[in-house]
Amino acid sequence: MGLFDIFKKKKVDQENQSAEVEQQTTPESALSESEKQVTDADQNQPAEKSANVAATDQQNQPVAKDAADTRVSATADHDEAKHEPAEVVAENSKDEHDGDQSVATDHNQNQGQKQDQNEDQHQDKQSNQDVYDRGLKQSRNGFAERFNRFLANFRSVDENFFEELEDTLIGADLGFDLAIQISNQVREAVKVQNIKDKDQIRSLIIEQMVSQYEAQGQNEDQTMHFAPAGQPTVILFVGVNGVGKTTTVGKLASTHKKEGKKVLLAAADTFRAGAVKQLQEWGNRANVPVVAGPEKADPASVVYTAVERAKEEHYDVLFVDTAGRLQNNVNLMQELSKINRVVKKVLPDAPQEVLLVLDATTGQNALQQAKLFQDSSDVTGIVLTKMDGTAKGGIVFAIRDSLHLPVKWIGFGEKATDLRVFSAEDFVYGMFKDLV
Ligand SMILES: Nc1nc2c(ncn2[C@@H]2O[C@H](COP(=O)(O)OP(=O)(O)O)[C@@H](O)[C@H]2O)c(=O)[nH]1
Ligand SMILES: [Mg+2]
Repeated sequence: MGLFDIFKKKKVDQENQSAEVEQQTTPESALSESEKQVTDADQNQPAEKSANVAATDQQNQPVAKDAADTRVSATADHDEAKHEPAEVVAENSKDEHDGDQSVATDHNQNQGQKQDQNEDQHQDKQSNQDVYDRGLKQSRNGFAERFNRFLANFRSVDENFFEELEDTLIGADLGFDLAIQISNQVREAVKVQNIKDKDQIRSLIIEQMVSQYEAQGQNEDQTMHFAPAGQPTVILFVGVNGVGKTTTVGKLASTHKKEGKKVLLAAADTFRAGAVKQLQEWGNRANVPVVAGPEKADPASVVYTAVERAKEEHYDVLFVDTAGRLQNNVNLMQELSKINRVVKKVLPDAPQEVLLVLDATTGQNALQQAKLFQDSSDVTGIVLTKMDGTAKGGIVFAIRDSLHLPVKWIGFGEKATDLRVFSAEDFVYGMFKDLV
């Protein structure tokens, strides 16, 4: 089943569910129906249920299976996790404050922690599709608005129509090349299928966008790679300042720790003041140790220490946070390849992943950054952050079209549970569900 067919099936399932709910009258049956609805909705989440995973998207399989496992162990770990991070924070704040004041601060911080954890637990339970739907709201509405405006002007399929279509797609951040490609495909399909009617055109354009997106992803390896059991996996995070590297490392530390993994962090952004402390805060919160050097330490030496420790103390995974800027880009790229070499010295098969973090709100600019990093470090995938803050989700299409790098994770907010394994199905549905 193609991506567009999966999309349509989801849409029909959702409409059926809404219709069923509307038919309910008595509160008692409404309750059981809404429970049923939750179950049905869950069953439609390919990234979360292994049965569906096996039946649908090959690309997502290993990652998605992992996500399903996570879900089980995360629930099992909750009781344990509830207490640990709060204690760590309490210890820390004792260092910083003294006397009675510290008691009050500790108390407030503990309360805050508990609240955060309750929210996290609530969000852990949210299905991927719910999180995608919420996080893509701006993009969905933004695209629908543009697209409907374009269709409102529709008179006939002429040159003007195709020009306006291209402008609409470029406006949604799909990029120039992809906009032209999609427009040409729509031109072909309109001719072959002799389409004249506005509703058919609407559906056709979305179908072409989805199909084109699917076709271009055929050779992408979307899975996360891990070292064989018993050896540490090393994952480097690269990208310019402010895109969300440290936040992503923190979020992944938190979710992997909850899965029961032994997690270590390396603070290799020694260039920017405050970067180490920011990572240490995430480490404290997730109850995960952070390897850091003195101020302005050589990043590669911090990484070396961290990799050795990961190996000797049998960590499952080491996440390395790197600098987004040095004196200049040449220095930065040299530093990143030095880090890479140092990792390999200790663990020849590592790093298993070099993830480039891109900020979705920067649009086409993100693609320029990507080219810079792609040229000089062996980037294996993308983490696309801040999708919640953009109305131009089309950047996901542009990334696939122009970089041919898989998006592996997607960020919909600042909390640990807002970072999700990327699922093309959930993404496409979250983007276009109001339009077909
Ligand atoms: N809304 C939103 N904010 C994010 C997301 N990811 C990161 N941020 C914010 O982006 C800012 C920069 O993040 P940081 O991790 O310090 O970027 P770095 O310089 O690449 O390490 C912080 O305020 C983060 O909270 C996301 O997915 N959504
Ligand atoms: Mg940072």
